[in-house]
Amino acid sequence: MTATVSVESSDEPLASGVRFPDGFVWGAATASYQIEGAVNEDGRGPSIWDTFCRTPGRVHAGHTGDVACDHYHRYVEDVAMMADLGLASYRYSIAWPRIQPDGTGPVNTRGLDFYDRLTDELIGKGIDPVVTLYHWDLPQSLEDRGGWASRETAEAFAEYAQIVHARLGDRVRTWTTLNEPWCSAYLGYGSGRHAPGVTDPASVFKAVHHLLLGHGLAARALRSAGAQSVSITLNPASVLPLDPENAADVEAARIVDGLNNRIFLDPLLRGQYPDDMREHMARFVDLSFIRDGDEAIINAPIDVLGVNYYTPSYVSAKPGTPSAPDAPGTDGVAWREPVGPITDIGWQIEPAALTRLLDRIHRDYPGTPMMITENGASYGDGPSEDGAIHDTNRIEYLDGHLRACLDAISHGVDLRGYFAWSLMDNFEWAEGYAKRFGLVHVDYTTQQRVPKDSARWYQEVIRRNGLTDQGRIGE
Ligand code: IFM
Repeated sequence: MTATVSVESSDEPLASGVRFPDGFVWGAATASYQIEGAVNEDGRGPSIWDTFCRTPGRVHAGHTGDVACDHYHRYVEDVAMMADLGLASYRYSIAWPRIQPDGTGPVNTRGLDFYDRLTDELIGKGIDPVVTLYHWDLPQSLEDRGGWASRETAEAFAEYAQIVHARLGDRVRTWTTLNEPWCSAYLGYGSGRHAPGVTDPASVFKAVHHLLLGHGLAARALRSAGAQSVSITLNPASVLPLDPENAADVEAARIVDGLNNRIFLDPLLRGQYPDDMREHMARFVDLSFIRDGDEAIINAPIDVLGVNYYTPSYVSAKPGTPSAPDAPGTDGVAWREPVGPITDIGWQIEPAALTRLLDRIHRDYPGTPMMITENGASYGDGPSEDGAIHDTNRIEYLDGHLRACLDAISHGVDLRGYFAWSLMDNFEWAEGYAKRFGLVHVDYTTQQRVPKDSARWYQEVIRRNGLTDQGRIGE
């Protein structure tokens, strides 16, 4: 907390177009494996990411989450930093291997103790805790028994959810079951780009179903235990045909939209898989793993849908193109290379695509309150000579996407809040520490945290509950 930055902070009234609704929730997000470190402490068991990181060639430069941001030991300092930034809410995830080191069976109370302390620290600083139960760190022993391709994992997840709720439910109001099940299923079991590194299309669709079933079972258990607000976070794709007038491109977009969006949204919010996606899955696997009654369980009522958005997808028909490994059955479909401005992870920047996405969910799944549970940009800026981190590119990204949120709100979308990804630089999965999404810079040698200019800008956005054209850094 050494750098300072001048941010315009007049109290002039904001035009309603740049002001967010009263009660709009402002926060930042992280995930357990990405920040905690302490992988061998207090009885934590191994996760699939511990294993994956130790498999040569899987993660950039052999990086691991062993230490990460050392948040396990520095959470008091980190919560103080959140309070300084004015966060009203903090979205963090619970590491299942800390709670049940074998995935099922005995509970490790020292693991629960950590989240107990963290939650108390947040509440003591006036920050509302928003818990995600699963952000990709599956206990390795569950993977050894089939992972998300097995129904047992869905059942185990509901048990784990109850255990965590029994300890934190008196203080945590908002419970998110899963983060981005698309990534768990398609990257974990399709392309193998993420842990557990499996490449098997049949397992992808079994994983999709068991993740959704796990969500439904956990949602039901949380609700009957008295959880106030239950949610799931998806990363729906903002997918468009490259040429909307071209029927083959439109057909390509239907398949990709089905695999990324409708295969999750339809059972969650309408109670059944879309017919075209049932047919699609059946090309790869016998669907008998979808049992009678499962879709009704998945359709458990949710209070809010978490939406993570970073970049759009444009697809076209291109005969001869092999299927993408993370999208089984997409032979003949081509993804357009990013055009225009991109972030340093290579993702195209298009705020209007966020508005389109929110409008679409609002239109096709009416009555669904939404929350942006992640949005942000990877830029590698480090300290300048003055010690500060002048990440104006990130400010522009965030500003543009917050304006996109306001546009959606003006179209009638029930958008309740926004969580920046991420509070601080952290372990970016297969990219290791090479990509930095943080509002706060982390020096991984010293573990020093320094708020970037974007953190100070965001602080001012929160204070104002809005944006201002004059509110840019240094003006
Ligand atoms: O870092 C991830 C996060 O864990 C899930 N959503 C996307 C982020 C950026 O890749």
